[in-house]
Parts: sequence; C-alpha cells; structure tokens
Amino acid sequence: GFDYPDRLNAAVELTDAMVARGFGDHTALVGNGRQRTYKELTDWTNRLAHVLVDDLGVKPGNRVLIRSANNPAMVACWLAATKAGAVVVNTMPMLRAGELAKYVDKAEIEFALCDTRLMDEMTACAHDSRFLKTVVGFDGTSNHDADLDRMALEKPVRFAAVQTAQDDVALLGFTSGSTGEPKATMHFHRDILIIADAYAQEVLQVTPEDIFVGSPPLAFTFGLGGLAVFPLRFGASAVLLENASPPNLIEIIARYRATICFTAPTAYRVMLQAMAEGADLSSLRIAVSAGETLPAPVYDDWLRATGKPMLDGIGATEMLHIFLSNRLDDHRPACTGKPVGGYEARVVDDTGAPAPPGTMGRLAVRGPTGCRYLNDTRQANYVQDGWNITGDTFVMDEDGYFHFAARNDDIILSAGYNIAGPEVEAALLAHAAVAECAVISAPDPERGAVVEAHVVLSDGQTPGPDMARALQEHVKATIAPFKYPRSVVFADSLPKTPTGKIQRFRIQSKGLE
Ligand code: 3SK
Repeated sequence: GFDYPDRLNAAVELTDAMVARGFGDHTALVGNGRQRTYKELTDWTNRLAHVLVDDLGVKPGNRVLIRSANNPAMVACWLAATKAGAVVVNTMPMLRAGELAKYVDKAEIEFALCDTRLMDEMTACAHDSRFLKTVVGFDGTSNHDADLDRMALEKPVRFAAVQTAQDDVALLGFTSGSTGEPKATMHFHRDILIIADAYAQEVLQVTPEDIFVGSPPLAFTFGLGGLAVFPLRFGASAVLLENASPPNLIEIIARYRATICFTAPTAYRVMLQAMAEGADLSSLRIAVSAGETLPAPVYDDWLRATGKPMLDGIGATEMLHIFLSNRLDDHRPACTGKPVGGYEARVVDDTGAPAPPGTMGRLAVRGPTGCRYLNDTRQANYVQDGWNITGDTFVMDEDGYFHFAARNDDIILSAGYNIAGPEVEAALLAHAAVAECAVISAPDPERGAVVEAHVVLSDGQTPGPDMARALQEHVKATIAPFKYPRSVVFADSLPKTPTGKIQRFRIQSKGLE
C-alpha cells in the first residue's frame, strides 16, 4: 500500500522535504535560460505562497487557476498555490476566454495566476465572471518582472505551508471528453505522490540522475506527472522549454542529455521522420508514449533507430496518471502491458462482468487513485461497483497482457462486423506512403456504416484513385480483408488536440463516392 501521514501537503514533499533530504544543491528545473536548484525552487515557491496568502487573501480550499505554457514559473505557481492549501486548476495557453469561463464557472474559481503574455483572454474571462475576483500576472520569460514576481521579491523564503489532510483535494484536472462539455476530476494531495510512488518508481525507476523532457502541457495530468511530479519526487531534474515540441525535442534531448522523454505517439512519429543521420539520443533511457494508442510501426521504428525502448502506457485524467504500462524488461509492440503496482485491471462485458481472455470488452481499473468528478452526474457512468470504467475497448490475452482495440467511440459497426478503427490505422501506417491517418465510421445505407480512412501522405506521394486502391489492397493484405477502408479521403492535415491526439470526432465523413 501507499502509506502517508494524515497531514500531507504534496508541494512541501516535492520541495522543502527534498531540501531536507539533501537535494538542496541538485538541479530541479531548467528553463528560460536558467537552472534552479531544489533550494532555489523551494525559496521561490515559499515567497510566492506568501504573496498568495498575505497579499491576495487565498484561503485553504479556494480554487486557483493557472494559465501558462510549460515553464518553471508555471511549476512554481502550482507548488505555491498547493502550499497555500488551494485547489489548483492548471490550464493550457491556447484556451480562449469562453473556454476559460466554463472552467471558472464549473470550479467556482476565485483567483487566477496568468503569464502576462497570455493576459488578454484571461481578463476577458474575468470581466464577465461572477466568480473570478483576482487575476495576477507573472512573467514566464527569464525576466520574472511582473506584479506577482515583484511582490514575491519582498517576501521571506520560509513559509509555514497549510497542513492539509492527505485526502484534501489539491488539484482539479479538466477533461473535455468527446462532447466538449468539460468535467473536473478531483485529486487529493496523496494522489499526487501516489502516481510517482507507483508508476514512476516501479516502471521508470527514476533516480536523481534522470533528466526529464517532453511536450505534454502541464495542464494535462500526463504532463504534470511526467514533467514536474516525477522528477521532483526523486530529486531528478526537468527541462521545461516552451518550444519542446517535435521535431525540436530531438535537439533538446541531445543538448540537455535527457534520460526520459514524455510525449504522444504522433510526436514520436514526427521525431522519427525528422531524425537525421547521427541524431544523438544516446542519453535517453526511456521514451514514454501515452495519450493515444501506440502503433506497432512507431514502436518498432523507434527501437530500430535509437536502440531504446518506447514504453507504451495508458492513463486517464480521471485516474490522474498511467495505470497500465509496459516495463523496461518487458515491452512489446501493439501491447499496453500490465497494471502498474497497486492497480488492478480487467476487461468487462456490457453487464460489467469479466470477459474471458481474448475477447474485446471495456477496460475497467481500480487502485489507489480513481475518478471523482466535481458535481457531475457522469460519475455514475465512470465508477461502477468500485471499478473505473474507462472509455476504451481492450483485449486481455491469456498471459495477462492488455491490448488496446479502440476507444469505445472508435468501434465501427459495419455489416455486422465490429471493426476497431485503430487496427485499420495501424495497418495503413505500416504503408510507406502514409504519414498520418485517422479512421472514422461513415454512414452507409447498405452496411449501416463503412470504414473511412482520412490519410495524410508522406512527402513526394501523389493522392488519387491509384493511391487509394494501393492503400486498400495493402490493408486487405495486412489484416482481415473485411476491415479495409471502403472510402479513402486524402487530407493535408488532421485535426488534433494541443496534446497531439487526433480528434476523430472533428473529421467530416465524405461517404462512398
Ligand atoms: O493516456 C492518457 O491519455 C493519460 C491521461 C492522463 C494522464 C496520463 C495519461 C497517460
């Protein structure tokens, strides 16, 4: 089990406690042209926490929104607000005032800390809000010269953090789901440590020598874990650069001698395509892939190109982080591995009963973290009999390994066949002419629905009926022929979330010509 004291403040454990354990001089965060030791980060967050409590009047339980790109200042604000006992909502820079307002209303957010470069949409949101009363700017560049930074300079470096209970809510992770109506998932102080003490310790085997890089936003719990919680929990370092998206990640890994990279499969694919002869990824121990299913060709090509394992895992904002994963000594293509220590997973049928190995069903998981939606009737759908029912269809094999089949929404029912869209995508991606693809269901009067592939071709390839036929034949030769895309649509790009997930629900079906 995971044993923590009743009084527990996660931010203190990631800063002051690390200094007390002897990591004071060790590099914690690198970004904006500086590096900060654990002692410097601790002092910085304590000063900021003073501003929040003494000057702004933040009280334990108040909700504080943070709006920023990935940089050390965002991490410092998150830690400071957590030390003050606030409940933090981290948000992505690309959100507009209307989207911010949904978060503010749902979580009744009173305070916002905002990078001054992103202030316009924040003030527009505050202007019309009945909840948001205080917006303060911080400077996410290397100057640190905005109101919050100036107020912090006057403050002492010691702060008596709020003695929160281990099961006080610390974080609200927002998830949009497929409907676009956001849900807020509540996570306790202990949950923030559990994801490190479970997944990061067991699977990543983090040591103080590790250097983390990656692209997922800190606003997404995948990024918050991988780029802040995991490094800080083990005295390791995180490189937080605002341009850390592919293909720049290749150069960033080489320059900072990064050992662990967190990003999504689409980003690894871009990196593979951009990787020049002699790209130096020799420092890398692990490439963590999550957020989307990892196509086997990406896993294979990465292993071939770098000699390093790509560890596919699946998590959920509801669960806070990854709960099923491959292992360093046990990783394989087209496989999401086994439950992380402390978690149990099974595949269930429509009645919630365990499905036999080898059959498709919904993935159910339970463990030390779990879904608690804030004021949301959808809680009853997600948690049933103590099991978290994720939105994914999986198969568990005879040996207990889990294999992704589809998001529940990605199963295409065509002429009585259940076709898992991602399986067709994986087959298409194995064709050299295909750079990216997304498979959707297109309504069809005869079959009910047909498989429709939207394909972005690699440079130099020509779209047209001949290419469509070649891709259809390739799929028929790779997987059961009934799964081939009866409709192939060529596109210049595919709609994606800021975290790189392809948004299939935004693709318009063209139907059969
Ligand atoms: O797999 C995901 O989408 C995910 C979501 C939240 C946190 C972590 C992960 C990997």
